[in-house]
Amino acid sequence: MKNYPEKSLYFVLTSSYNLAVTTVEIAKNAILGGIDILQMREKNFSETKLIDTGKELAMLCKKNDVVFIVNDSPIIAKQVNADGVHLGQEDLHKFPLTKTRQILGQDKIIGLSTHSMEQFEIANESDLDYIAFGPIFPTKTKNYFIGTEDVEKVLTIAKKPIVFIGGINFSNIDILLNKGAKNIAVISAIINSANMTRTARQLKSKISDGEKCKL
Ligand code: 3NM
Repeated sequence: MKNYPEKSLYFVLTSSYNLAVTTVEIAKNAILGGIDILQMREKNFSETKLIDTGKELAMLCKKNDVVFIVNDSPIIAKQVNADGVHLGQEDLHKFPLTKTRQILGQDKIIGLSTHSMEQFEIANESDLDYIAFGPIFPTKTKNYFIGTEDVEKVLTIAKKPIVFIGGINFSNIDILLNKGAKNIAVISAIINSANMTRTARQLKSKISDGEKCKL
């Protein structure tokens, strides 16, 4: 499987944002809301817990036709039979793209975070299946943001799907959609919502239909 959805709501699952609910429960809520892609981003899990949770999430995603991505490690991604891996810039030291491709093979998805035009332009020429670009808006996870200035430029020169990330929510998603964005990633917009399923559905509806929200 290497098909990246044409339009997608990409949910980055980080259970540390909401300790009241288990990782798998959060995933189920978001899947019910129609997310297209789920990333397991659990930086504080032991390897055993990553593998156990990863296997459970991989099965859940497969059953529901959701693409499952593991953060940081192509080795864990392979062990849990995920659809792919998402790497940060710092992961490239341990897992350069050639090594990552060797581990995962041609059929799996490899995504990379980029935080500037310079990083984006390098990624655009690399063996990647999608590129994340952000943080677009202020977000708790990063201490800076890059704004929307380069969004159109990135979309114009992109040779692969671009996933915008960072501080995106129901109130500001239209700014990106109106600039032509098709793939949007969120953490807190869903995870901090009182009704994760409904929020995911609302975001998904915006991505699918542009300005129109059915709810
Ligand atoms: N990566 P929220 S921004 C995990 O720019 C992550 O690469 C980013 O969370 C990047 O939707 C980010 O709550 C945080 O802002 C996204």
